[in-house]
This record gives sequence, C-alpha cells and structure tokens, in this order.
Amino acid sequence: MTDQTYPPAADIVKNAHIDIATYEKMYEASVSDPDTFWGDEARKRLDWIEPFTKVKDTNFTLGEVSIKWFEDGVLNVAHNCIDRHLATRGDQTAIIFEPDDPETPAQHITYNELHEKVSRMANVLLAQGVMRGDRVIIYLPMIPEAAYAMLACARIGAIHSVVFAGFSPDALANRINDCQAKVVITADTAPRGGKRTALKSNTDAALLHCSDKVRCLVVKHTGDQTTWIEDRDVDVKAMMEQVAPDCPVRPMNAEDPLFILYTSGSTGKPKGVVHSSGGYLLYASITQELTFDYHDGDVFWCGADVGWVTGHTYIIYGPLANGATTLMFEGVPTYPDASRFWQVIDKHKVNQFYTAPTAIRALMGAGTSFVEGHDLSSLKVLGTVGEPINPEAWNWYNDNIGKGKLPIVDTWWQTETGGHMITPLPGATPTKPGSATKPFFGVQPVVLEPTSGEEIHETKTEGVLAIKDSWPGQMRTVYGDHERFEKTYFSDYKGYYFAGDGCRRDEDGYYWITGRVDDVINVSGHRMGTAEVESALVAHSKVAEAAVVGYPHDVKGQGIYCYVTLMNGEEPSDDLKKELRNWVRTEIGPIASPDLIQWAPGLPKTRSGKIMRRILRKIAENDYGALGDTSTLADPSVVDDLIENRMNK
Ligand code: 6R9
Repeated sequence: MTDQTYPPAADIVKNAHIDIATYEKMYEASVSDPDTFWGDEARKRLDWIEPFTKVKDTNFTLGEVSIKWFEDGVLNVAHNCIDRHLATRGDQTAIIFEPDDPETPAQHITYNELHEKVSRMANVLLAQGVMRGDRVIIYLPMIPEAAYAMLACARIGAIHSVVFAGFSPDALANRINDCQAKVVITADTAPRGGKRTALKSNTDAALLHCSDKVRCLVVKHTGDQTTWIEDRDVDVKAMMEQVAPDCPVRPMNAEDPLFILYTSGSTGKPKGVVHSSGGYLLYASITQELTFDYHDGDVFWCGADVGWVTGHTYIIYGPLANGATTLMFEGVPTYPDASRFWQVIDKHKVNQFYTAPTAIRALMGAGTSFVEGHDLSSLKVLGTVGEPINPEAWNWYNDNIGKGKLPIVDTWWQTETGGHMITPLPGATPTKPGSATKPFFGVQPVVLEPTSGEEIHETKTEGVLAIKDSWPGQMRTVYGDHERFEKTYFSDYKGYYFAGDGCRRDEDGYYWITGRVDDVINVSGHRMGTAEVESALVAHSKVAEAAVVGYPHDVKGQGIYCYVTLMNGEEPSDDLKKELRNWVRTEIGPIASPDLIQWAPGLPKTRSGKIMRRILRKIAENDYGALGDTSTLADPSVVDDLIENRMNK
C-alpha cells in the first residue's frame, strides 16, 4: 500500500457540500450530541406524518441489545422517495434504465411515471392479500419492475426481501421459507451479458420446497416461454393495467422494518438482516448526498445489483429520497465488450459513478483501448465498495477514468450498517490509495486488541475494527432470531458493534481495512461464508468432508479454495471436480463456484477434532513458512500431503 496523499482539487473543494473545516465541525457535533445532529437531519431530510419526540434509544449491552431511532415518528418511505417530489419534479427523470443489449433503447422514467407504476404494483400486491408486515420476496433482474416492487412494498408497509437473481432455486427456497413470504415476484427470464437466466423456472423449482400458499407474480420481461400454474402464477404487467393508478401510502412507524436482506456469516445459514424505515432512509439520504457530493440535477450511477445492499441504498433509497436521477443497468461491464461502462457514462452523462474493485481490475486487464473514444468529462466523483482496493486498481481508475482529477471515495460499510461508515468526502478528505480514510458523521470506529478486546488509544495501531455507538442506518435484528443478532455482533467484544473486519489506523488517523477476521471470504466483492460452501459440498453423496478457505485471486480479490475428502472407495478425478463445481452452483449459485478443489486424504485437525483453518489458509496462500505451531495436530503428516499436492494457480 502506498501512503501517497491526494488532496481534493481546489475547484472540487469550492463547489462541494462539505470542506475539511465543515467536516471536522460537523463530525464533532455528530458524536458529542447525536440527538441534536440526527434530530435536525431527520427533520430536514424526511417528511414525517407524525413528528418524532425522541431521537435515539440504543443499547449495545449483551442480553439487552436494542436499537431504536425516532421511535414514535410516523412516515412512509415511498412517500419520501416519490410523492413528495411530484410537485417540484414530477417530470424529472427518476430512473434511467439501460438494458443489457445496447441496441435496446434506454428508458427514462419520470417521478410521475414512477408514482403511477409503484401505485399500480402496490394495488396488485394488495389484491393478492399482502398486508402490512407481510414478507414479499423479490427475485428479479435489474429492471425497473425491481424498483417498483421494492417501493410498492414500502408504500403498503410490506417487508421486501430481494434475492439476487444469481442465486439457485435452493437458496431462493431457503429465503422464502425463513421469512415465510406470502408472495414471490419474479420474471420469465433475465438477460445478462447476452445470456439468459431462467428465473421463472428457478422459482418453480424453489416453490416445490415451500408452502403451496405462496403466490408467484411474474413480470413478463423477455416474453420467453415459461410453465404457468393456474391459481398460483399471476401476470404482473397485465394485472397492473387492471388496477387503479393510485394507491394511498400507509403511515408506518419509523421502527417498522422496511426490508430483510440475507447475508453470509461465518457460521450457519445466511442471516436475515432487518433494516428500519426511518433511520435507514435518513442514513441512505445523507450518505448518498454527502459521500458522492451529489447535487440537484446530477445523474447518479451505482453499478451494483439491487440484490445486494449497495443496490438498495445507492440505486433506490438514497438517490430517490434525494430526488435524484438514478441509473439502473441491467448488464455487465464486459458485454458486448469491456467498454460498456464508459459507453454508458458517455451516453447518459453520468456525474457520479460507483463500482467495485473487482470490476475495475477486470476492466484494467482488458486494457485502456476500451476507455479511449468515450467522453467521460461529465464525471465528478468516482466511488468504490465491497473490498479493499489495491493500489494498482486505484491508480488505473484514477489515471484512466478520473484523468487524475477526480476524487475517489473508497467506502467501507456492510449489509448490516445500511450505508457508508468509513469514507472520504469529495471536497474534504485527502485520499490515500487503499484507505477508506475517516468515519462518516455519527460513526465512532475503534480499534480493539483482538484477544483482550481492550480499546487501543494510540493513533497508529492495528487490530479488529468495532463501532462504539449506534448510527441511524444500523440493522435492528436478525429476522426471527434476535439472540443470533446479539451473539454475532455484540458478544465477542462487549459493548461494541463488531464488524468482522480487521484494520490498521495510521499516524493521520486513517483507517485501512485489512479484510475479514472471521470465516467470511470476499469473492468479487460478494460476501460468502466458507461454511455455506462447505455444507453444500458435504451434501454431495461422494463427499465425506470439506474445508473451504479464501486465497488471493488477481481479479476476484479472493478465490474459493476447497479441500475435499471423498467417501471411502470414491475415486478422485477431474470429472468429479467438475461435478462438484456444478453441484455447488446448483446448491448456492454461480457466485459460489469453487475456483480450486484439492483432494485431501485428511484434514489437519486438533485432537478435539477441530479443523485448523489457519493452516489450510496458509497452504492455499502458498505461504508455508508461516504455518505456525502444528504440534497440536492429531496427525501432523496430513499437512505434508496437503503441501505436496497443493493446486497450482
Ligand atoms: C457494502 C458491502 C461487507 C464486507 C465488509 C468488508 C468488505 C466492503 C469495503 C470492504 C475494504 C472497502 N468491504 N467495503 N473492505 N474496503 N471499501 O460490501 O456489504 O456485502 O455486506 O460486505 O465487505 O470485509 O465487512 P457486504
């Protein structure tokens, strides 16, 4: 990592919402008196049906963890993202939809049109018997209907849970069942990078494992043929034409859940992260505006998928709460070729662009010829998210896309945090490639000594990253399992929210995220629990045991390395590797596809039978010098075998 510092350019400082003096003053105010700071922001940024009288009521004590913000306030999220803008910006574009195929015309959906579509979709849901608090699964590609569906739920007080369209039928079924969804909204097929995913047939397969009461709402997007089950399947677009174009918003309590989003942890099945209506929306609004220095009239493009939290907060809720024009892109960065991002920026005159280091690395590998010939002069701010950015990728982004002039905001945050936690602000923070820099307003990061859990007060230090006090965008609970919420985030380090990441803090107080300290790996910016991949592998009849770790991968950041012990009598072969890869893809989805599989006659275990993952990680990383103490192993010789047969990259 380089420690070179890039101060914001003078013209950026001049036009930005926040300069360095303002940042310091506001930061101090936000942590010394959160009630005043967040109370003022909540009144300024959101429309309240009933004003709140209390701002913050939060407790991080194990056994009593409770997070409430604006708890007696009443509002509606869809009203805040749509209706209140109609008087002043009804004809302004709310969503630009850029389809997968560049030959298909883009759509510009105004706030007036968004209002009508969302109301119609809400009426369709009501007609299906969806009531306040009911769960709705959204399994859709990146099409405007995904936005309509999310906002329609918000409008009537239903709780949505978006499932990434790359997940398998099994993963979808698990989520439908975990939150006992009443309805699944899907599409016939999803075009992406010129290929099509059969979402409806995936949904059919998933619903075989769910209650037969679950209704299936199908968006006919491509018109591809699908099976149709009368009395269960509903043609959403046809229904939307039949229902009324208006639907009143339902007043919701600030603490009513807005959505559930499943995310991987280090143990067990994915957790349903629950976000609130009031605090979450406030946090989405303030971070979208200030982190990206968004100004009225700008075109904002977050290149994530709505299946992830980044898409929730920075394609839908943040931009729309701020009355922005937000771009929704159905495709991938490399289709038809590696110039697609730059073409889209040129075509729609994008002002802020937000993507992941893995995408930057892939495009960097394709070469700069793909950037040439595209006018990128509309760009004002660049952002990254999802994993630490390596200096090579940072420099490439800075030189070729930012032309050495634009601020790059490297935003550290999580599904659990709702919005940015540690990030530069364009007009305020000098950046250092690879550092997420300084905390956002109201966020109090601390570095803890990993074993004692003591807070380290020296500025320059290293340890685990934790957060000292609540912020409005914080998750409220794990759906249906508050105990798991407390155990996962508040039990290892008492009194703090423990994020699962390690970090270093330099002499300037800048934070450098060093990666997960638990068994979560980060593959192409997607979070994956190694335990999930392991349980998929051992579900295969030929697999006796499996251990999965991450290893450094040039494009993906981390790749998935699997050690597999076969059942007695099973023969290892390349065909079997292929079979196991396909198996994991069907169990979880293509994003979990193993990169390397090594046959392991035995796994390194302690005498009590615990797999020593530290050793497996080191072998996968090709770092044999650092294996550490292997004397506690039940059978130290298995290590030699694993080293000898390590897969070559
Ligand atoms: C928003 C999102 C969260 C995990 C997080 C950390 C990693 C995210 C990062 C970063 C270094 C950044 N992460 N942003 N690491 N620098 N700027 O990605 O949410 O999918 O829940 O992942 O991603 O390890 O703990 P999520």
